[in-house]
Amino acid sequence: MKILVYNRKNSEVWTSAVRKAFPDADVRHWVEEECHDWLADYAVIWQPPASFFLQQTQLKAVFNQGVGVDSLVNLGSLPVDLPVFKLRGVGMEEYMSDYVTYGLLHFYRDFDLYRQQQSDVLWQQHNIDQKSDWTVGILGMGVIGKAVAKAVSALGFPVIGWSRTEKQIEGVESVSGDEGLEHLLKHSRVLVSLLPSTPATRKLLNQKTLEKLPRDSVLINGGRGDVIDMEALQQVLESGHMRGAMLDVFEVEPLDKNHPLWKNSRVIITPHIAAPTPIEQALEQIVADVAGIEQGEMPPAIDKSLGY
Ligand code: OXD
Repeated sequence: MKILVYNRKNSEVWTSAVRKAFPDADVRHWVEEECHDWLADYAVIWQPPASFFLQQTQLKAVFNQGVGVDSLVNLGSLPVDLPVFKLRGVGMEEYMSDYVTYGLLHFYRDFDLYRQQQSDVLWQQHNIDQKSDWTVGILGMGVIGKAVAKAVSALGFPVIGWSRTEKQIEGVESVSGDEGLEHLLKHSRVLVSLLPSTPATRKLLNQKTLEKLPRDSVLINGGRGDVIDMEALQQVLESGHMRGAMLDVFEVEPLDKNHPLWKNSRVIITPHIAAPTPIEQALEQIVADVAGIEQGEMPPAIDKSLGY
């Protein structure tokens, strides 16, 4: 079995981990010039260039090294009939739950205000709100969204989850469609976006939708950056309609050094670290999926028309 690995930033680590996970396979790191005559059966990749698929025409399946598959689906060269598998959790759901919990507690317990007060050398106590007044609305209820919903609900916050098809999760109000989104926006003190980047989600959070949130609400984005219209976000923060934001993902990464949000004290910016891929766990899933495919059992592939 021949397996190609590609990851622009972390190729060595991934290649040696794939070698270890598939000891009987011939595993190589993809270098375009060196692989013209070396066509692989499987690829374990992250953000390859379009030429990857133009060259690698014998692939049986592709494994994405993350959850979001936008960088593959948006490549014009990805063959329509080539099965693509994304990571289905593998521990990233726990990382994301921690990230969202941190952001939620930061604003709920007024740490944003205390941080500001410290720089103003001000000793002032704020009352603690009822958790029931801090509904958390989660956009995107895949494996990660569900785990975040459960974690936040276990802390005692009401949770509304929005997804394409409604889900049954204990303690979570599940909604879908335009009406469901309206309902969620109207009631969410904390809006958490875990949405993938697809034609249906791009700029979904714009002036019109963000203004539907209650006054003083906050936004946490751990999904994809282009779901948010950043100018609209800046406006609702400046107008005082929204209280703050914690953002891990951006349409263009790294976020431009001159972007005004870097200097906005009401915004926490993190460099796409909310839920990194735990490589060993990811490879356990990939090894099991390859074994399934080799035995004629297809694991659940992404739906390219939906983009996830
Ligand atoms: C992912 C990511 O999609 O880390 O897994 O962004």
